[in-house]
Amino acid sequence: MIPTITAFAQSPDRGQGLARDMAVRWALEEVDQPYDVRLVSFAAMKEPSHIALQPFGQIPTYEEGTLSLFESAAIVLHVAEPHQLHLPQNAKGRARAIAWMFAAKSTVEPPIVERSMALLLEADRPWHAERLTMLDERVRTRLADLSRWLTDRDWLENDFCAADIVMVTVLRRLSGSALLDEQPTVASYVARGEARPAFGRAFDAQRAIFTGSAA
Ligand code: GTB
Repeated sequence: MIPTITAFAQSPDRGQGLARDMAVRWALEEVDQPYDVRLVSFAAMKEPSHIALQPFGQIPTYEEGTLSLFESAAIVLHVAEPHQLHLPQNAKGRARAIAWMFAAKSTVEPPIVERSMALLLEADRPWHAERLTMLDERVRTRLADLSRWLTDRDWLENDFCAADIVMVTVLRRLSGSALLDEQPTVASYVARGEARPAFGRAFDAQRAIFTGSAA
């Protein structure tokens, strides 16, 4: 059964692959699972038919037969689960990979998103510079911790797994910022993720929507 995911009809990132459908696309590409994409407008995301799939009126969603899922990391986990390569099949390895997915979404992502939102929505406020300094510091702390962990490791648990998909897509939100460049170990980790052929296919597919060349 070919699953269907949802993505922005017009992503505000203009095809940079920063929206959260990117992790889902990447996971599907890693396991060679074909998928359909339903593009949704901001208005359509708030319609009852979409809210029934995603209670918060957001993308991405995932439908496969009678199963519907939301939350990008939960979808990545579901997609990766049957595949040895992308989620270790031994109990300890699986538990470690899942712990890293939670770490990406609940420990690393929040300060990164808060900083992005401050840049987007608060740049004209008189206290912006002071607040940004504080938010930058919070991100720096997380990146320094991650850098220490990744020293002598290519991936979070040595072998590439689904948690790396979640973590790299979270970190990509910092692309182009000096914060990532300050941590060469983390920047190289992101670059390793981006160099994977499955990442490239997922990136090109979402970019094709922005350029108007989607199949
Ligand atoms: N925790 C959920 C998940 O991981 O699936 C969060 C889903 C989410 O935030 N979805 C966003 C959304 O639908 C799109 S990805 N927003 C519409 C709304 O809430 O009304 C977030 C996003 C948007 C834009 C950029 N960008 O332009 O760079 C990056 C990320």
